[in-house]
Amino acid sequence: MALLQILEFPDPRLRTRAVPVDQVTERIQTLIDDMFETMYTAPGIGLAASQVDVHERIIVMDLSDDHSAPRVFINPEIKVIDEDLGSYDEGCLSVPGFYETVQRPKVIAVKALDRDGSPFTEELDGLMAICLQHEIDHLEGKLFVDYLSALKRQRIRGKLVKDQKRRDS
Ligand code: QAP
Ligand code: CO
Repeated sequence: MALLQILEFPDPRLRTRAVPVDQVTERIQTLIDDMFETMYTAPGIGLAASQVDVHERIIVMDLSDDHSAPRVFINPEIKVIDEDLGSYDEGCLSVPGFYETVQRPKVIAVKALDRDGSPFTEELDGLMAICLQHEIDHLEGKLFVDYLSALKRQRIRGKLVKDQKRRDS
């Protein structure tokens, strides 16, 4: 297994729209395993392939405390079940150190492929629904900071660019 490098805002590669996976091959399964290792090491609860500079529609997630609930969503499609919005203080491995309130639909249905390429559909609510919508945004080149005011986004951008310069020097 391998640890992958996570791109950080405002890296322009995070704005790439990911393409569908046409076949779940060994290459895809190895990428999924590496994404889990990278997410668990961070540690985080969700990671989209876009964040590791692979622009294919793949998401990994695990909301458990002990790595006991790994979930894979390939080519996910969601439908909003209830327009009712909920608020949550979201974070992102690509925006380290920042948490801000974002509003999203509370209940969704997802259709996707699993790690074996088998299709499934499921209704999701709570943190699973929030996290999946956040990760699907990554596949579209969208970040949670895009929901904030331009002023807040610019402040976050400034601090992260400064941290990144300190690290490269
Ligand atoms: C996305 O985010 C998410 O700032 C997953 O310094 C998060 O795993 C969706 C993390 C919350 C919905 C709600 C963030 C780790 C992890 C940081 C993550 C950090 C270290 C974020
Ligand atoms: Co994120």
